[in-house]
Amino acid sequence: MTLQLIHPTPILNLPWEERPADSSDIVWRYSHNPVIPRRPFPSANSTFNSAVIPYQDHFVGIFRIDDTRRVMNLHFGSSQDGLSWQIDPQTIQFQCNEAEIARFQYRYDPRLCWLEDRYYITWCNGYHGPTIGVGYTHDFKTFYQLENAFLPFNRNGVLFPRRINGKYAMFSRPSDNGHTPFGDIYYSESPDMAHWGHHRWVMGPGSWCYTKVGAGPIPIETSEGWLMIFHGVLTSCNGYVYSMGAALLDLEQPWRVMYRAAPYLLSPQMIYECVGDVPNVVFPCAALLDGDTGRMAIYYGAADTVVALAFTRVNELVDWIKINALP
Ligand code: BMA
Repeated sequence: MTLQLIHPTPILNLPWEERPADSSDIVWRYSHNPVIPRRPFPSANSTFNSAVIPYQDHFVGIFRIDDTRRVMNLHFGSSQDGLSWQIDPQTIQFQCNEAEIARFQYRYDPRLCWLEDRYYITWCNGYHGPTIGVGYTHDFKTFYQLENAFLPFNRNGVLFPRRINGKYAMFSRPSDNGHTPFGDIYYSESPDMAHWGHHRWVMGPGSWCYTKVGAGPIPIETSEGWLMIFHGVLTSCNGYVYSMGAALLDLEQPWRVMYRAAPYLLSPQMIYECVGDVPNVVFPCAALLDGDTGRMAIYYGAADTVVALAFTRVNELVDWIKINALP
């Protein structure tokens, strides 16, 4: 197969390490993980489940930081190399015309998406329970908040990087008010980024994740379909285990799953993934792709405590999903 990327964008300074000689894993970890420590400044308790994107000649990110009061909020950060980050101790202040929507309860698990003319941010937003907050920025200096996409309870709102059939498109995962013991990925469309409908079921729990699934990074458009990396959860006798999986979705009807890999891509195995505030969590929120080489860098939260990095090659990953697909 000759994989084509639909909008290949070079990222010249993408963080990268080759697969270790003794590994045949489809996704391999950065040898100096974690890339972001739990406490980049004194009032931080933990930094995890965060979104990263290339910006001008460097990288920027929206970081989930739970502070030492255990308030969950979003912070801006920047980096020359995607590895060493400067994170603003001040929380992001969103400008919002609607006082009702601007009222802060909590914000967590951001995603970051370049779409048409601006960078959109989606996150899990506290509004009488978790729902999907939506905002945008042009310059990572001024941030604007829009209407919440959905009613509570919902999490893991992930935008597509282009309109589908003329509409904005988003994954989400309807949930409950707690540590939800269920969860399927749904697809929704909007003409204006405010009113969401045309809801379609995408996929539910499967082989290694029989409790729940949720979308992860912004999907990547390839000639073989949308590459979707997601998190999935199994319930062990000792609680939830969060791992990373992958699927290929139809380009114009992304609720149609064409291939879904039966094995996970990465599961919690390293000490920083297995030990932390919430043990056994690998939670991907961003995947950067160098359009010239096909190299991918996946940023994921580990154990709800730190941010880690893993690598793959997009053409190998797409082949692997097809070869290892569920029947
Ligand atoms: C989910 C979210 C994530 C978190 C995960 C594991 O419900 O809260 O932010 O990483 O649980 O605790």
